[in-house]
Amino acid sequence: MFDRSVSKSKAWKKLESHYKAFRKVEMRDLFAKDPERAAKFTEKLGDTLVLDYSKNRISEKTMGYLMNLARERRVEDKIKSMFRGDRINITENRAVLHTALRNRDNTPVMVNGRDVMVDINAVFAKMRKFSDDVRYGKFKGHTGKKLVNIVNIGIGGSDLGPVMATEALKKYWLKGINCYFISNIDGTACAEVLDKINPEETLFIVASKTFTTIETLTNARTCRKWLVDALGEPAVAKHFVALSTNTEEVKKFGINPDNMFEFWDFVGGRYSMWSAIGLSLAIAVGMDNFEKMLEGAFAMDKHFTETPLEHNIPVIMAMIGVWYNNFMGCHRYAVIPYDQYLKYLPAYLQQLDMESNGKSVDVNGEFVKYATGPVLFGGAGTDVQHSFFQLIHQGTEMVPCDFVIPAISHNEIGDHHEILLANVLAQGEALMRGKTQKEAAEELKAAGKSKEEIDFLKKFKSFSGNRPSNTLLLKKVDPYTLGALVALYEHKVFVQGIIWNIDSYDQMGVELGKKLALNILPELQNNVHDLKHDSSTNALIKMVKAFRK
Ligand code: G6Q
Repeated sequence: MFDRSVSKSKAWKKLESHYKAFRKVEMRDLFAKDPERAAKFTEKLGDTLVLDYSKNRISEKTMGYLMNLARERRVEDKIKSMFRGDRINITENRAVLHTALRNRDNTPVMVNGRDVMVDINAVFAKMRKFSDDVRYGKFKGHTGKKLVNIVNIGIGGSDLGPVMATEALKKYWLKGINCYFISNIDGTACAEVLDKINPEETLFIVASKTFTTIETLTNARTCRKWLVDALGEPAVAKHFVALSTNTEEVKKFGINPDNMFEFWDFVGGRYSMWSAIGLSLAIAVGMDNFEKMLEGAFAMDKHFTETPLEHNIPVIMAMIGVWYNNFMGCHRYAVIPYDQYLKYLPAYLQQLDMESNGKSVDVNGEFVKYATGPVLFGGAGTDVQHSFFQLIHQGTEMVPCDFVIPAISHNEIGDHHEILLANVLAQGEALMRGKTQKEAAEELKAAGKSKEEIDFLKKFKSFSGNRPSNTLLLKKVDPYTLGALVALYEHKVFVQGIIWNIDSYDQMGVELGKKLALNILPELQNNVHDLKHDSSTNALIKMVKAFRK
């Protein structure tokens, strides 16, 4: 356990006083003074990924103080502790070993005296055989047809990773395969997919770590009934598989454990796309590509564990986030992938970051006295330039951005990609540089505006600038790079959790609403007159029932 006074520590206090001296410094002046600035604040992972973090409100001193804070919080020790399988998820008393899933050199990782690599490799071998058999038509449906519709039924961590990665790697899908994802309990989610597919050609993958999640089990039962109505009960064995840690519940549901792909409680839901939870992806892109993704993540893991903090990409991004969150009072950030295939990355990262670090109690059980996880939002560029970028450029809130951008597109059609690239580079520059009122006035003058018009419009047309961004330049969105990118964000979130002294690996905040829903369900389904909620909830229950009469 760390000492309790995170925000009273020497390194923290130093950053507070540094902020006072630094807060008015303009990035454009820093760039003007130092032609080496970009080079100083750029790091690379092989020829896969580059982080340019020079367009942040930082100096070498800032980074030095931030790294002092990281050292004071014993980040290096904590990294080692996670990778060797210590029970760092203290509220659930669990090891956190999604990293073992991509431990490609197979060094033993011991949990409870057992090398988990043995179990992991056995499941990967089973995934390889099954995904090959489905892809090449050896494992067929009940009526002998090839299974070409892959439907993942899962929610949260059992959905967002596969959805994001499957979309990101669409170019690698086997021809003729279609992937669908059913997550929401809203019947529309099921209906919309079932309308499009033929039961004889469909494989349902029920993805649930606990196999008790009401949304997933309800959706899975609906799909099971739909299949049995069409093909009969014996068809289930050829059309349903399960991804879970809970063999008993899988059996109870009526899926043969032979058709179950296992993972373990040391893999958190939102960190599980590297495990059997990625089966839909493995079928779509093939196990070779799935393993390339693991290799990319492994490369990032090695970088993370072996690189000094000052050059460590996840640590740098984490500490810059801490700088904004805890010293500049900026509790939000945006991730903008400039790549259509990465359009679900912000939704994926939203869970990763906000479920991991949206906490108010520290590992000692004390309420924290400083800000923890920020609000994350985002969307694909250039679309979002035409929506929320107005606020990012001229709003009263500062929103640090991560721009994620591949140099090479999978679809080099005409000059689309150059236009895209020009846009993302322009955004970073515009946010950093801004436009003074003087510059705005000169432009208005050149456009022939009158003095009155210039005086009135120049403030509207000016941009404060000094608005930060990271640029993550990827060579191309391929399996390896995707693995490295996702692992980077996982580690960034982990480091921030260390700084804030919180358990990034539980998610108790999602429980209360679930429990209350179980109380309300029978009240909606039956005649209950004596409702015991607050007056708003009671009235809403009555109004819903009145509408449904
Ligand atoms: C993720 C969370 C949560 C979880 C879902 C689904 O870290 O734990 O999003 O993944 O609630 O849970 P099951 O996989 O158990 O159905």
